[in-house]
Amino acid sequence: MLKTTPVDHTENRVICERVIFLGDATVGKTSLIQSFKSNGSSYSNDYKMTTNVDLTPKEIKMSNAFIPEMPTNDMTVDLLLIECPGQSIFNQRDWNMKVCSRKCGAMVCAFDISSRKSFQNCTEWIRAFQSEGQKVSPTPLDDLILVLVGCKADLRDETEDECKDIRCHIQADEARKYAHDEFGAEYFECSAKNRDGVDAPFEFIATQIIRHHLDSKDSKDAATS
Ligand SMILES: Nc1nc2c(ncn2[C@@H]2O[C@H](COP(=O)(O)OP(=O)(O)OP(=O)(O)O)[C@@H](O)[C@H]2O)c(=O)[nH]1
Ligand SMILES: [Mg+2]
Repeated sequence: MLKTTPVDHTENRVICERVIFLGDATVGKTSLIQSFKSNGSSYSNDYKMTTNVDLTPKEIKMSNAFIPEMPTNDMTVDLLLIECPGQSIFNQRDWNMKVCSRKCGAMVCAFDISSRKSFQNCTEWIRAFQSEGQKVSPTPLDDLILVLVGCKADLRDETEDECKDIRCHIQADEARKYAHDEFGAEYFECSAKNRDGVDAPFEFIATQIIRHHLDSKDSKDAATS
């Protein structure tokens, strides 16, 4: 079982956290995770659907250039990336939510910027996760780090000329406003294909995890002093 493992105060710390990935089939969840995991060296145009809950461990080192309040020069966050299949035949949603929402520190809901349907379905994915998380997760929902990711950003440039109707694809401003107004979430855009913006959502999540960790340590210290 994953747990926070504090080391000596002056040394780097390793914090473990689970991050669940949800969203419609083919939006690009596996490609995003694999691109991040391989530092950009893994991308395939072929679609291999995820048929089971997929687990990918990945370590991310954050320096205090990102987080000045860190007591050491850098801290390591061990992320366990958990992808739920988007295809409904493989996604026994209630079961997946029950299992995966346990002890999750962060949730990424992904959509394809060229598919309005996949964008609209984010509401359903997030609400389903939140209602299950409410029942089973020890992480209070207020503390859950929620991130919306628009995948396949490269398609916007490609479709712009032929797709005069702006409703064809999702604009960053619209997605950012939706994420913020509906869920108080951050919005990121990326292209696993072009390796653009892939690290940013993970760095944001790791930063927030470290901040939560430092805050909870401060409040524990204050309670015992
Ligand atoms: N143009 C473009 N295509 C992408 C990008 N990311 C993924 N794709 C393609 O989209 C298809 C689906 O990608 P996946 O990452 O397997 O999608 P998924 O969300 O994991 O799908 P499920 O596992 O079925 O839930 C594949 O053919 C990918 O090559 C991207 O950034 N740009
Ligand atoms: Mg997949």
